[in-house]
Amino acid sequence: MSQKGVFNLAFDDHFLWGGATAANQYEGGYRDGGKGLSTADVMTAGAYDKPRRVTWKNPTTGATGGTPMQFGQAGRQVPEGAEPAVLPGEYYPSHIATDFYHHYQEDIKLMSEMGFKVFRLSINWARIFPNGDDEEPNEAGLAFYDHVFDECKKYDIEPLVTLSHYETPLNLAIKYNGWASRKLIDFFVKYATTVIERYKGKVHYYLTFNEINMIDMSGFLGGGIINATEQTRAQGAHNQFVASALTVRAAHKIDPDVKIGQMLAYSPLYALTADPNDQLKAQVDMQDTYFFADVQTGGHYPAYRLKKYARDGIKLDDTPEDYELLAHYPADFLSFSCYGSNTVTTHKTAGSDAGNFMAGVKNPYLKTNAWGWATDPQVLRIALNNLYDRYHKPLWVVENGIGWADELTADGKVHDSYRIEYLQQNIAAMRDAVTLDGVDLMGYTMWGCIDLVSAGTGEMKKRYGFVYVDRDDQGNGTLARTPKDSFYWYKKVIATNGEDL
Ligand code: BGP
Repeated sequence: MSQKGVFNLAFDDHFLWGGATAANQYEGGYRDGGKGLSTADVMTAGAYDKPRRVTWKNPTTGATGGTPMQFGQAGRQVPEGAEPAVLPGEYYPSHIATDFYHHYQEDIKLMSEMGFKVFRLSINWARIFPNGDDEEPNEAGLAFYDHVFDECKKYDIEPLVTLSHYETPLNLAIKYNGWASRKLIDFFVKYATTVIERYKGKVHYYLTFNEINMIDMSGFLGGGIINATEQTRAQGAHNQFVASALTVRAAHKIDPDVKIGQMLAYSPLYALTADPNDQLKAQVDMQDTYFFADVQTGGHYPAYRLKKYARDGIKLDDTPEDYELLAHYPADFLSFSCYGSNTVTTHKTAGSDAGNFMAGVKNPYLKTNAWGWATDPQVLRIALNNLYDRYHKPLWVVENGIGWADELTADGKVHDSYRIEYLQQNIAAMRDAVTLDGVDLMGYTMWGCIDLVSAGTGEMKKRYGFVYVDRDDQGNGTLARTPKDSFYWYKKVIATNGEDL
């Protein structure tokens, strides 16, 4: 690094400021242009205290029903013999979402008004290959994203494209048990190479799997796995790693200017006390997250996971070539989502279910939002340092933000001072990681920049955006867009390259 770099106290001029979205939560148009169904299209809305459901139909008996999404638990998402399906009379938030499909010109214009340099979106796999295993891609689907990328180009906005963001083609879930099957590797690589070739020169940054570690928490969301067990989820993760390596190899051949990133859900775990047992618990529990980056970015299976698989009797369907691929084609950069930190303890504490190794406890130093997510003013500095120390690869914060039940007030505005405060703290911590600690950071895309549907609850009420969208939890509303106070604040942040928060 040059001396100038060392003493630089701001983000450099190439820093990519922007916002992030995902097709299934934002795009809508779920059957338009020949799109097939994806796993997201069979998920109903839940609420803070009510899980989303996967709806299903038994083709033989005709019985229908809904099964709650089991986060953090192994198990089938639908009963034996039944198939996830769209049922008449049910409300599915992904079907219209906030209708980017018909509003993309307006939305990208709003992004450009804020000064976005980058727009993170996902391509809905089932728009390109409606069944996932089709011979030929769907031209109307490919053309839609051409229009979107051309619109970005008009405003000098770089697209950052997630190839799979909780939207596995439904047919692949039903026919193959999703990513539990090695067949998905080939289907995905075909899809990935089709789009990388098609958008050559228009798209320079791709992410393979959104929050790849989600497959461990929900096999259905993360991998379209209907019969989710520790064995099928481990196989699903392995198959995604191999698919990612093959995508890196293919992408570099198609276009040497393309960079393929990993995308990890990352929340640092704090120990509640200085008790060595708590410290150890925080360290060991983090292995569940690090495993995914150790393989996809680090290029090898870590010993702690191999020991766990041996203990649990997990046997992977793998080949020696898989491990060669993993070692030779790691991700070019590591991107991650980070909303806050979690805290763990081995002690019983009031109001927590300590003792349950999966559960977090309340950190007395942090505030939480209405959905119980802790906001942590230092989290990005801590996260960025942890990840940079461990992987020495360029990083990218591709999700950060705060969900809030925003209100459009009588003056026709949304006064989201809480969001501005959250982002001020988070961006300041990120700036410290770059300017004081020297972390190599490519960019920042605030999550849900235009209001969209929540992934966890399917609610519309849980909003993240700089722009309010008129739509409610029953699917009513004009879909009109209104900039919130944070819209003007973020515009200033980008204009001053993060100096004026
Ligand atoms: C991440 C997902 C996003 C997103 C975000 C906020 O896990 O990658 O898709 O939605 O979290 O979560 P939620 O929508 O549940 O508030």
